[in-house]
Amino acid sequence: MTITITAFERSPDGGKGLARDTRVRWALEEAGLPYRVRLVSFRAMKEPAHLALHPFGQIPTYEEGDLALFETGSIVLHIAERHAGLLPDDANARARAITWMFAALNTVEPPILELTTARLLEGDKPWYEERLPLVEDRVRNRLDQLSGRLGDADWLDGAFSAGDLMMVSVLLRLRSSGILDEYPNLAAYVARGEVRPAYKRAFDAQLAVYTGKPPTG
Ligand code: GTB
Repeated sequence: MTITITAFERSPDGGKGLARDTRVRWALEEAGLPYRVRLVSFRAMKEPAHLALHPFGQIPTYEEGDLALFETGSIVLHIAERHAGLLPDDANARARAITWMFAALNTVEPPILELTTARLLEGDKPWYEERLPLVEDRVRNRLDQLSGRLGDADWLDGAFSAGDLMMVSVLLRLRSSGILDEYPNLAAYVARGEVRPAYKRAFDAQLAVYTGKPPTG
């Protein structure tokens, strides 16, 4: 059955792969699934046809036959549960990998989003310079803990899983802040994710939307 996802017609990140369709593309590439991408404008995302797929008028969405999903976590979990390569077979290891997906989205990403929002939208506020270090320290607090847990392991819990896919995707949003480089093991962890062939294909495909040139690899 054909899988169709949605992505920004023109991503505000200029092709850096930070919009959430990259996570879904990456999961599809890891699972070896072909997919189509429907590009949507900011205006189209708020129109009834798209709102029927995504109640909050956002990307990405996922369509497969008569199934329509939104929320990246749910989409990646759906892919991971039905196809090999993203979740271990052992039931307990599988549960732990899913736990890391939730940890990435619910525990690590919120302070990172707060930092992104502060930098993007609050730079002109009189309290910006005072608040920024507080927001950065909330990010560091989470990274201290994550870095301690990862230690010198390659992945969070044994082999690469959807938990790592989600955690690396979340951490990538920090790169421009420089904070990730304060944690060499986390920077190396992210780099390990980025060199995976499936990530590269996903990244190149989203970049091609931005540049208008088809992926070369
Ligand atoms: N919880 C949802 C999920 O995980 O799927 C959140 C989805 C979401 O935030 N979608 C964003 C969106 O559609 C795109 S990814 N925004 C449009 C809107 O709300 O009107 C977030 C994003 C956007 C831009 C960048 N960037 O330019 O760097 C990075 C990430």
